[in-house]
Amino acid sequence: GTGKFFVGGNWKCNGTKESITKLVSDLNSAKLEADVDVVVAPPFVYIEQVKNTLTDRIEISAQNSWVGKGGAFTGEISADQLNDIGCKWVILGHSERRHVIGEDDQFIGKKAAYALSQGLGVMACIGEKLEEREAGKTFDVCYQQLKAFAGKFLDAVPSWDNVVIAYEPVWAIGTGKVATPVQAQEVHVAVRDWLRKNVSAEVASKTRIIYGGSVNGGNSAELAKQEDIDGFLVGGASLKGPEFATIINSSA
Ligand code: G2H
Repeated sequence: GTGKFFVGGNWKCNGTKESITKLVSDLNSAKLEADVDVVVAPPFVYIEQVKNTLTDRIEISAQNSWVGKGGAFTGEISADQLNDIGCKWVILGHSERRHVIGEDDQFIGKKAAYALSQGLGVMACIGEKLEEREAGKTFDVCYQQLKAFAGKFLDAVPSWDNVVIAYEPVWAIGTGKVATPVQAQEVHVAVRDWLRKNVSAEVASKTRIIYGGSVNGGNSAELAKQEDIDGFLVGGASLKGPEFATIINSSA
């Protein structure tokens, strides 16, 4: 890839005030390579704490946002509110939201378009389930999910500069079963080809495509060597400051 390496830490529904204080302090004292964009996504209720204590070398993301402007939507958080508190990114289309909570392509695409229209960066997640991979449908599933994102981006106020695509095969998420560098690279190339054919050569060459699914301090360096892996979205291993720092530095 050609973009700057990008590493996101997705804390999911984990942490307490106390554990987050420790994690932030470990991140603040970690030595991070300069040439990497780093973003962490705490649960909504801890964003303020993290923002007030974390080095501004690391940007903050939300893990979700509402599909449009705020109002009578109990339990939701709008992109406008994320902007208001200085949160720069949002993760959308994560497999846990697709497959555990039941969000569909249409809804996710709309969320992404709205978040982008409000100036947030979007980590747009795609990825196939095990049975889809075994049925030879990996590329089709990813293309379908990309189409739902891109379609909305194109008719909204699209700026691909604020988009990072996260390829996260569902069978590799939280399972300890990481994709091999070859498996990941193959899909990343397919995603880039799709962008070239369906958006533009420029977008294809500059959009960061990051890998997620059981990335850890022991496997990140091999993955990072692949030409089309431009970074990572890290779950479990991002809850440990020193290990997350190792992953951030793995492209050096
Ligand atoms: C995939 C990933 C982070 P983990 O969900 O988005 O989680 O690294 O724990 O597999």
